[in-house]
Amino acid sequence: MLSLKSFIKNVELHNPHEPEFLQAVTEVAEDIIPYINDYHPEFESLKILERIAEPERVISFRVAWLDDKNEIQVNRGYRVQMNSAIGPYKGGLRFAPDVNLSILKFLAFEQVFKNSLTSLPIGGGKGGSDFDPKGKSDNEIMRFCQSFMTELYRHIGAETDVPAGDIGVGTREIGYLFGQYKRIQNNFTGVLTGKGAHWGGSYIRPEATGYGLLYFVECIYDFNNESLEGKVITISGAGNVAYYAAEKAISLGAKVITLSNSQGTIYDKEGFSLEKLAYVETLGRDLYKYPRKFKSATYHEGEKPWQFKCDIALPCATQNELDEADAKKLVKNGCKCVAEGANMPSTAEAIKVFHKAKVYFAPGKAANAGGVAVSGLEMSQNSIRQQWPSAKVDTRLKAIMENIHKTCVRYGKEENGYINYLKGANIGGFIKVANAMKAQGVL
Ligand code: NDP
Ligand code: 2IT
Repeated sequence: MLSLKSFIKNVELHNPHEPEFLQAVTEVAEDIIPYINDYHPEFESLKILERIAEPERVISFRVAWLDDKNEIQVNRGYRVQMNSAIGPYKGGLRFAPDVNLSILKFLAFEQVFKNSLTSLPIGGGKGGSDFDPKGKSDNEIMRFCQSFMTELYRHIGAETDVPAGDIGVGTREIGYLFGQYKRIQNNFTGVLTGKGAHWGGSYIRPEATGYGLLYFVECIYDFNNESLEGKVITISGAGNVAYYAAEKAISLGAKVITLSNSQGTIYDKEGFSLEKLAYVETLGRDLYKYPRKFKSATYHEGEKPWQFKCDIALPCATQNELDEADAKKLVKNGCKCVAEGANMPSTAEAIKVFHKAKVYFAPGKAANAGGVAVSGLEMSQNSIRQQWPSAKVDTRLKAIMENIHKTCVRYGKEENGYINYLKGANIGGFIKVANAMKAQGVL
């Protein structure tokens, strides 16, 4: 019998000082170990879980570049190639000053399960740099991206490892990274996803994570014979995921009352309209300016959105942004559903609060899989040298999210009818990867 305690102790021993990675592995192991012991004892001697928790390859490299004052700057670049059992490594690149190996290993680990859940043939990886894009000029961003790719190019490829965006990496950065890859390799290929729609990108990729999140929330409500019409939603973040989550929520008839960033939160008691949302986009990071134009709103410097009464909370900013105290506030105020647009935004303690209160808690690896799913569809379109219309991509995205919901229900339904989406996503994502690893031998 596999023991959770000794497994975790071993992971801790091999990965000291990596709290985020340990948190992500523990969250999965708590569900997977009882499942292995009950249904797949053969995975124990095959050391499947031990192997899944060990990256296939970790690459770390120097990124030196010239800033606008012609001074040399030095950053660290990474790519964590976590698991290729079901397809080429796939996952985003994050540019943010707090990026370190613990964060990228947790993200790569989550990506393995998420990508498996999409039912597309993609393995898991993640990368990035401690480069801080805030306050940098367009030319500095370009020079950084070119230097970063001048090392990364040798480790990636359309059939090997296909990066994409994440925090601090959007269409602009993907453009500079792609341009440099193409120049070095003399090869126009689908080596990155999230490309512009007119140079190899897929329609709906920018919208996909936020839209997919709302499709998943719709599935949760459909399953309970309810609709999203009139539901009050709090959203954190004001970036790619938060923005398109808000847009889709509004168009489905829900009332979105908050958006935020690392500086503070806008609370609009009348809710954002699509016009108001477009205005938020023009503010960049200066969210505090919003109430000057819209009197129904207040700005809360240094505060998070979880104090406001809502039916549904959608954390869409970053890891561990929603802690136990926040979870208790949400539950006390009657929140019924928490779906993660970000990766691991809820702490382990917060998740326990949600489960205890029977809140529907949809973890990022299920609820935010729409982004990587459309990245997978971008890879397909690149391979056949075609571009599908928006409606076709959107229909496929919706079908993928419905399928993930079905998988979560299948593996996460408890005796009292409560759906433990975390358990469902962990087991549903694990099984395909584990079987592929078994078939491919000891690697
Ligand atoms: P963006 O860079 O577009 O936006 C990030 C947003 O989150 C910004 O509003 C930022 O505020 C806020 N934020 C970042 N760090 C913090 C912090 N430490 N505290 C409070 N707010 C913070 O990134 P994305 O929208 O792409 O990513 C958001 C989350 O979604 C991440 O967890 C990412 O891993 C996840 N995700 C992204 C996918 C994608 O396709 N892009 C797919 C699946 C998941 P500020 O500007 O002040 O830093
Ligand atoms: O966390 C994620 O799933 C992403 N940042 C998207 C990855 C991708 O390859 O599109």
